[in-house]
Amino acid sequence: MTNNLMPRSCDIFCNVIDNYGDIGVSWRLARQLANEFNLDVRLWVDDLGSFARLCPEADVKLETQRCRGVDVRRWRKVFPDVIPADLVIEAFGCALPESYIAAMAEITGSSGRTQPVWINLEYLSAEDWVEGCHKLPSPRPPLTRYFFFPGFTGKTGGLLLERDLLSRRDAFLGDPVQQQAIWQSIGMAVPAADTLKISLFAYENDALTGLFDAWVDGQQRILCLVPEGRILPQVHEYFVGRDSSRQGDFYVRGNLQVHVLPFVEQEKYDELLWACDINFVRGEDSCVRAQWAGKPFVWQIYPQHDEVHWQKLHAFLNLYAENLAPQVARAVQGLWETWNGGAGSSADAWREFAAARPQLDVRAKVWAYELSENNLALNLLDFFQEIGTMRAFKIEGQQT
Ligand code: TRH
Repeated sequence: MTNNLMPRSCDIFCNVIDNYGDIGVSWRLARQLANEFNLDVRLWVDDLGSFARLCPEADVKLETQRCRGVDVRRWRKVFPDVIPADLVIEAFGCALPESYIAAMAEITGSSGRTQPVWINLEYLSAEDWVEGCHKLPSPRPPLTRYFFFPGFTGKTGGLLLERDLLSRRDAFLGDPVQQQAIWQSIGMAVPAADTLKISLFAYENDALTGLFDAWVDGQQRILCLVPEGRILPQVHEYFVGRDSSRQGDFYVRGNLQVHVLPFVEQEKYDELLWACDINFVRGEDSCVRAQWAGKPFVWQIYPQHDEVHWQKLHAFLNLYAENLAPQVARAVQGLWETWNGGAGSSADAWREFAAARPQLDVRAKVWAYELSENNLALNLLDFFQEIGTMRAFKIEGQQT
């Protein structure tokens, strides 16, 4: 008999739409449930190529393999007969296989197991409506699917945060040996203390030229680390034919040095964020990781055709900039808006942002601390228990 207070197994389904956000979140959650809570986790993913970028030891040719404590399965259209797990997570409404839904529906108390708890894990948003939709049921008789919304307030599902992440971060920040190791691993000596270190993970972005111009002509030396990705052609273009030099993956012009990095595995990416003073991030998961880094960051939101991403950006800004002095709040808003295609000069916006750095450093640390109270994986498991208890009451009610 399955103990319905704590799941023993979990199936996570992930359909990779584009980029790395869907698989990034699914893989992170899978590892956490397996390694911190001892669940038997199967991760069903339809694009092993994208998965292997985050987990380089994965073999894209295998149908099934074990990676970091997780059973990773290729999700094919023709779905095999499997026994559904206790906890079933459909990442971002990716639509479970019909045969799997039927198998869930067949499980009843009389078969010795309670029906799985079916969760649709939603995209992250700071908008107000999220609180009202978090945990809402969506009946699909005889099953019920529940919406689970990550978020930034106590009435949402919180954010993915590994148990030891913040202590590992603090150990890293206090340990010159660990810091040296990350610089070495990317083929560099530890940068001079007066160099501002910036990581830049971004989509194509017209504001790049203005930003780089400001960095080239600025007072401070800047080292910018660019992981391989969609902005790379623009980075190359910026330097070509200008008064700049290139050595392998390094470009230098004025006070700006740019180093192009290979895409690193997911855990290593955290260290890169910790090692930098300011992080430019995009989408969803890297944005959350930048928040855990406790450093000022600049967010390029995933653009949507109907422009709803602006509402999401402002909803987050409202929360993040709350309690900041007005000119500091304006500095964050100014750079984030121009970086997302809004009006204004990214060079001017950068200078205001850089001037506000001391206050933003403090804000970033406090923000990470505040958010850490609301842990998504723990909330998910609490919710599993809630559903179990609710079902038990229902059955008891029917019997009396
Ligand atoms: O790749 P993304 O742009 O993903 C996007 C967004 O999540 C968006 O909300 C979603 O709708 C869309 O996909 C389909 O950005 P994101 O979310 O930051 O995911 C990147 C992942 O890649 C994240 O888990 C961090 C990881 N990463 C590495 O592992 N190594 C690296 O070197 C870098 C730069 C990132």
